Amino acid sequence: MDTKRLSAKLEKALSAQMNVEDLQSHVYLSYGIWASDEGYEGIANFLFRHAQEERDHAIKFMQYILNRGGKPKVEALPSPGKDPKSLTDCFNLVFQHEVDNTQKIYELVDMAMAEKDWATWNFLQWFVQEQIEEETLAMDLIDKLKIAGGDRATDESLFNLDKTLGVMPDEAESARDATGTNP
Ligand code: OFO
Repeated sequence: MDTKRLSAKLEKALSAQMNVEDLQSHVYLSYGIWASDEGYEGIANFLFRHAQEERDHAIKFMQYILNRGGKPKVEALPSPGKDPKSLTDCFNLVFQHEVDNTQKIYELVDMAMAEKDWATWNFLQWFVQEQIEEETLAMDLIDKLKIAGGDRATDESLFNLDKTLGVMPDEAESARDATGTNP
């Protein structure tokens, strides 16, 4: 009896996304190593924590495919790419990676909708929400660096920024939780 509850097309696409999330994890790991090497230990800590989150996302895709009777495939990952040229470059790249990944999630949502695979559509909604938060978080990084003076920031403001990001929460606040008294 065939118990698979995913089309071959979606199984392949979800498996590809599992590998994309793992690549995202490597990208954050490589940026964290770059930041640590530059002396930004707080920023490195933030990026390393985020690398772990991306790894968790890969595991969610893996488990979902398995739960639906499919078999995900671990692929060789491409290189995470060159080191950032500066902190501004690093945060801009982080934002762009998140936007690109959001696009990939949207394509999966489209696919699930076209197949009327509502279980997969529902599973993917968690990622739609997560990408909103991750893009917000990346925008926060860009804003904080801009306020600190961007690439012309003084050593003192960079020191403070590094300290702030070292303890920055992993999740951005969601608009769903906003209220009049706590916007
Ligand atoms: Fe996996 O959430 Fe960022 O990309």
